[in-house]
Amino acid sequence: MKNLITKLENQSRLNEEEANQLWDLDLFVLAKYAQKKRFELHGKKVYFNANRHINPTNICADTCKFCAFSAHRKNPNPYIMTHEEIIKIVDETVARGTKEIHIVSAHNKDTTWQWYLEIFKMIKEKYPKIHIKAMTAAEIDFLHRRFNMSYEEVINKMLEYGVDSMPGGGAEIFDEKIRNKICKGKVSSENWLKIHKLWHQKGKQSNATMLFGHIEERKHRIDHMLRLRALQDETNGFNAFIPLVWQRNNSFIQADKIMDSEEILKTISISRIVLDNIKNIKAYWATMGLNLAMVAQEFGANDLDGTIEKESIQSAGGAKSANGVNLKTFIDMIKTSNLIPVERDSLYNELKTY
Ligand code: V47
Repeated sequence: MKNLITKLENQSRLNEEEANQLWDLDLFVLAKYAQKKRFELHGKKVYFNANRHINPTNICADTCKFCAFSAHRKNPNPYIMTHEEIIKIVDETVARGTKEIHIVSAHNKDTTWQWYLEIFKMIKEKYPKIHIKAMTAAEIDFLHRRFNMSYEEVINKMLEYGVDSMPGGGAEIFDEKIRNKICKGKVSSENWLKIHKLWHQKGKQSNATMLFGHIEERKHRIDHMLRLRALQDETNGFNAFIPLVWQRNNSFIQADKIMDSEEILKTISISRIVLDNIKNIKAYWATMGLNLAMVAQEFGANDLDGTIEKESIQSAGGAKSANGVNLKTFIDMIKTSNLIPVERDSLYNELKTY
């Protein structure tokens, strides 16, 4: 333990064994080291953006047990949007000042690859300045399997059709045994990382998520972070790490433990310490609630994600995020916490300090 503290004091990189020892430290000890790094990188700034989530379909060929959004599981309302419906949403949200459209779909085998990708082209042609964050590695893998396209082909089409950056979804938990139990058949961990690597090699950026609080153990979270850290050493293409707290309603997983605030904050602090090469740690308010996401800003996180406007994935699992949040709430909460509200774009360029 003495060696570990010395390494933390010196901000030396931790190996797997040392990273796993972090769980034994008190939350406030972890917070001290996480906050040191957070303040070095971002000072008192808390980032957020004005974004809109669109989930064009919930009909899914994959059968992830943690998911309450997919229609053929417990959600009784299957849907698929037309491109006209999607552009209408984009028109309305752009008029309100939204700068990023975040598009994530289920894996619908009754569509064509054009249905997926022409959404981006349609938006980009009308709104060239809007940032399109779309296509998780799981969707890319699905198009590859369904339409016999290589990852490279799908990625080239994404670039051609106007995708600006990739969201971090589909990572779940990389440990193969756990993955097999919660989302068998979906993109493998190896391929998730391979797809992001290919995307980064095109000079593009992406995010990385981690779904926790289900049947994984703490050591699996560390393993997940270390696999991301290794890829980031190679490519430096990840903008943000986003630990997603699993929302348990309407799922097919029987999990006894419930993530309490301390465990969530420990996970945030540890990710800030272990992921020494990923600049931003996002406390995604939709999965931990606005209040805890604000508290997380004092435990290593520096970002809250965005206004979202309509949230369908986590809210299907019980989160109170269905209607998003307005910018003023972010700003007021951040100021109340004596931190500095900074609206950013999708790639963390600062747009406005309040
Ligand atoms: O991959 C599904 C997760 C992800 C549940 O990149 C659940 O900026 C909690 O990736 N409880 C999709 N999580 C969302 C996503 C995302 C969200 C916000 C920002 C960004 C970004 C990416 O949602 C899936 C899966 O891991 N998920 N069901 C659930 N019940």
